[in-house]
Amino acid sequence: NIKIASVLFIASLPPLVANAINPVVQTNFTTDPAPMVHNDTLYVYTGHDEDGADFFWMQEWRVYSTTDMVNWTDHGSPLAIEDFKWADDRAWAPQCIERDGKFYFYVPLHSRLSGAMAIGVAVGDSPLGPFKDAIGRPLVDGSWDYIDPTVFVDDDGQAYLYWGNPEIYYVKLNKDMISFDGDVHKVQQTIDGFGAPGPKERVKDGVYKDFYTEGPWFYKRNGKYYLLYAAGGVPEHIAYSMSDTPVGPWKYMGEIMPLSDTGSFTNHAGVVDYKGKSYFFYHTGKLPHGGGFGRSVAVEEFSYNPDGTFPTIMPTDS
Ligand code: FUB
Repeated sequence: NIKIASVLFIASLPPLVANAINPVVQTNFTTDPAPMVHNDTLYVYTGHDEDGADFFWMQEWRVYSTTDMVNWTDHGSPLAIEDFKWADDRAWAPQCIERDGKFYFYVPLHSRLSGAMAIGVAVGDSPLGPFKDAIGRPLVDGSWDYIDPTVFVDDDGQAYLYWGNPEIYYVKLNKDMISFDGDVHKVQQTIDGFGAPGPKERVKDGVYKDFYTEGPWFYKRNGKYYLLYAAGGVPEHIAYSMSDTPVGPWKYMGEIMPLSDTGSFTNHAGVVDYKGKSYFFYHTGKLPHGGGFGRSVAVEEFSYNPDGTFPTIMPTDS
């Protein structure tokens, strides 16, 4: 792996240069990184573990930005549970995307309406918000599977939203990005597509070591579609599948970030190209007093293999 220098600086503090530090953010617990490039700036949208938490009792999302992968600005929290009147808990893994000058911020939350999990969407005029609930109700609701949305707008203008644990679902979003026509599709998981025949056949210590668990990250590069995911149940590592179309069939490609001693039993990937380099974001439990419910975003620079596949990427502290 190529190591990068990355450290957090609060906007009002003078920038310091440090020798490369993961976690990227050292003043808050941050989780489930979702990078987005806009106007030469790299933004990272994150969840926020509470200090001393004994579960993912998360209340807000946060945003950080950089223009050099060294100095990071903390933009605070532009979106929180209370911005969704129909939700009451679990501000889990987000993703924000720009379309036609608007920024759409997809998030999982616990729904008061169904008593289960739901996906909401907020909209804003800038990457930093302010954001408001775009439709005043969930986009999809009513299943404990409904977490971890990932969104992508294809070259033909069709947008896709994938999400789920332990099933994977997708919808084709309408151009407004806040509605969809047609069904919620459940992705057929196969051993060739996701490393296991399906959620019911998941094997922990047997042959199905890379089975889909949660945290999908969906994008396209050089005409190929990628679906990264947290794999293998608890503890999680990161694996991926590829496809020639945005809706499969998927081909299981193996692991990217193997299990290692990160102090977090979850992991969650986000990938972006920025200023000619490729970056793999993930999270660990490595901040002091951190752990499985006190996670921290980290990043590794990497290069794709010539055929577009991923190299193995290991967590680093520097
Ligand atoms: O952060 C809460 C949950 O933990 C996310 O939704 C999962 O992806 C896992 O990281």
